[in-house]
Amino acid sequence: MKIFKFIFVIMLISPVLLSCSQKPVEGKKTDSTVALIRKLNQIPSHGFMFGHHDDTVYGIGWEGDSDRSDVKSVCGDYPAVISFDLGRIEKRTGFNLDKISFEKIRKEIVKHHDRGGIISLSWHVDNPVTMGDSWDTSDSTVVKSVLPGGKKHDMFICWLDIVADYINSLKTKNGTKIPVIFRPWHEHTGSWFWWGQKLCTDNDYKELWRMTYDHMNKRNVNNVVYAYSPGSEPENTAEYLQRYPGDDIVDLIGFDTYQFERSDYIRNLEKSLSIVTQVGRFKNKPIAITETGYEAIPDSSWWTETLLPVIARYPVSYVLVWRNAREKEGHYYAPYPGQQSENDFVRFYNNTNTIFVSDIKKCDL
Ligand code: BMA
Repeated sequence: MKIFKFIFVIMLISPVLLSCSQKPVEGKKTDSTVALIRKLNQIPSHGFMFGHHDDTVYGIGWEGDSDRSDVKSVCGDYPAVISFDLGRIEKRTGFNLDKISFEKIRKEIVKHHDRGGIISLSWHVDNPVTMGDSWDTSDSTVVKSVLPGGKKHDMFICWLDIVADYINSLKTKNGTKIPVIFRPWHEHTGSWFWWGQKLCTDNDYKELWRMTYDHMNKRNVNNVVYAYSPGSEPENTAEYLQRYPGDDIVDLIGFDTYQFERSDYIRNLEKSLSIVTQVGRFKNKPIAITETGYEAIPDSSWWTETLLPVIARYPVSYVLVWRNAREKEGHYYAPYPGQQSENDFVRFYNNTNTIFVSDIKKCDL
């Protein structure tokens, strides 16, 4: 009889014992963030989403016109994904490295979210040692110096606080946090950023990620889908995962690559897509081409003859092309009215595989 009583008591208190040993809730994502990850997983059974950096803030020959977008001017629809950059938010000047105000970015994020679109954020953070930009690789002790015990650690934690506050402040009109894809420390397999391959060790890079993630959690940033986006340097899954910071902190498996020469680009795309497809399947995480493009698109059928046929064969959630700079002549990656790949982009838009913002609503994704 006693033994039955004992089992009964254990059964009663076991949920309490279990919940005490569980991870603290601070790492938990909001429901809409979990839903966004689910959506990214489901997209490939419908096609892939198209994305464009800074799409609604400026374009070729314009800046700041309300609701304008070069992509929309060409095909009548907004991209499904729009990305923005947080670079220089850490300096509290109010403007990012491409001279867009963070207030403007916030407004555009809310608008795109209201359209049913998805937002991604990169962070071209300045060099915390030299105070130069992200591309300042003159000092190879920078990553080490921001890690715990390093001489720039405390300052860098303040920089992370600023990012955390901003991401936490991205809310809908009724106060719900907007989920965003965040891809810090991108293209680290190259050596052009201060966090790049030759500028730190594998462990330092992983620690940088872990510190970023932990600090975001500490500040209750629970509306982020974390994306890992190396460049196309890795030749195989082992190289791709060499600096991978951990399954518990990465939600999306991506890569960045650009076209300079067509056959090299196709080879790189195929190689990297095959790597991320394998890694994504193995880890059960969505995959994406987090940045790509052909500067000035000097090929009138690039969209349907180069990009589309390669992507269509892989379970990609989205492909995002870089910005249409209004201040740097010839630095654009999406067509605008009159650009030579305009008609081909409309064909790309009409292809059943491509998903733009209105398709997200139509497919109820
Ligand atoms: C680069 C270029 C730069 C820009 C940076 C961050 O690829 O477009 O001109 O400052 O991205 O957006």
